[in-house]
Amino acid sequence: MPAEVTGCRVYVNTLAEARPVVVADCAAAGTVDSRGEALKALQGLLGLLSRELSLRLEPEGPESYEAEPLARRRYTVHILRLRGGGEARLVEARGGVLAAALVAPLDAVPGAREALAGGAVEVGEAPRPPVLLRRPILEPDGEPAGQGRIPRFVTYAVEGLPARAPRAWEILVHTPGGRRRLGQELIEERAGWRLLYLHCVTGWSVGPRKWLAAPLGEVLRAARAPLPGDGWLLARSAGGYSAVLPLPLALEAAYLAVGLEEGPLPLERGAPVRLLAPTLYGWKSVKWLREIHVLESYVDGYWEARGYHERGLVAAEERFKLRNPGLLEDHALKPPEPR
Ligand SMILES: Nc1nc2c(c(=O)[nH]1)N[C@H]1C(S)=C(S)[C@@H](COP(=O)(O)O)O[C@H]1N2
Ligand SMILES: [Mo]
Repeated sequence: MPAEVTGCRVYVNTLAEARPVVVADCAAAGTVDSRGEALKALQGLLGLLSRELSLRLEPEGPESYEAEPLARRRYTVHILRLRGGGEARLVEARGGVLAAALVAPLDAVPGAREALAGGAVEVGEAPRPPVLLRRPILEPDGEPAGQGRIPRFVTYAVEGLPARAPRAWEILVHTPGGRRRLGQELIEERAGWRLLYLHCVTGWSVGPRKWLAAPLGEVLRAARAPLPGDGWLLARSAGGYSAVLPLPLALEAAYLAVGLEEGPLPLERGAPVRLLAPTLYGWKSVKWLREIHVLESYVDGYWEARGYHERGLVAAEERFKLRNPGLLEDHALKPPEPR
């Protein structure tokens, strides 16, 4: 079966980027045999969206092609740049289509806001990420599946490294029930030295390292932040990077880190304060944390809008959004034999 886009969840994301973006997160089925097939599937995505949304975006050539090795699997991300800004993507692993997405700045999509308000495209439920890959949680060397330990951190900063850490700071918390501010003292009083890991989705892990970290749930409760029983937490950095975490998991297993290895948190590790969610892949651990949004429904953060998983559990290898569980039965997607 050639790859086909079967349905999309379309929404305006006003939180994830500096400018609001239109995100279409689509289900795709089938296989792609070649680059040509992948581009046809992308054209299908655009066709479906332009019919429903009257998107007037035309693909800008030449189409780019990007391969990203993730652990021992090779994922290929096919990208079609759009005239007027934004891009359409198809994530493929050894022939199987995993996810299709379109991300475009709102102002590049004439009438998108009205069309969305008018229900032009069926807006689906917030995805409940299923656990799709069943592999041994730990490899023989004690690392989570698909991870290898390295001695030093790799520094990531898609928004660019800040010049310096502010001396005085606080974290702004927005919830449906009101706003709170998390002051430095509130966090530092609850911080203790803990041995924690960081697992980047690209395959490297660093740990255990001693972090001075306060449990996020404890801090939010101390600030009397009104917290629903379910939902999502979007964390945003001072420079606009963002990541989304399931709220219950964030309250139970995420930390606010202010120190590392007996010292203050270094600037490149996220000073003055970073999120640390050791059970989730590293992209959820937002550095230079500035804002927390408690949300009823799901929105993509920076990497989620680029195909990364909504939840990102390390133990279940939730690396990319996987929309086609059936494909995993396909032998092309069977996990590699243990070494
Ligand atoms: N603000 C911000 N936080 C971020 C990132 C980023 O680019 N910007 N990258 C994420 C990714 S992909 C990983 S793996 C970890 C890496 O943390 P490190 O730079 O301390 O090694 O930070 C996460 N937090
Ligand atoms: Mo990462």
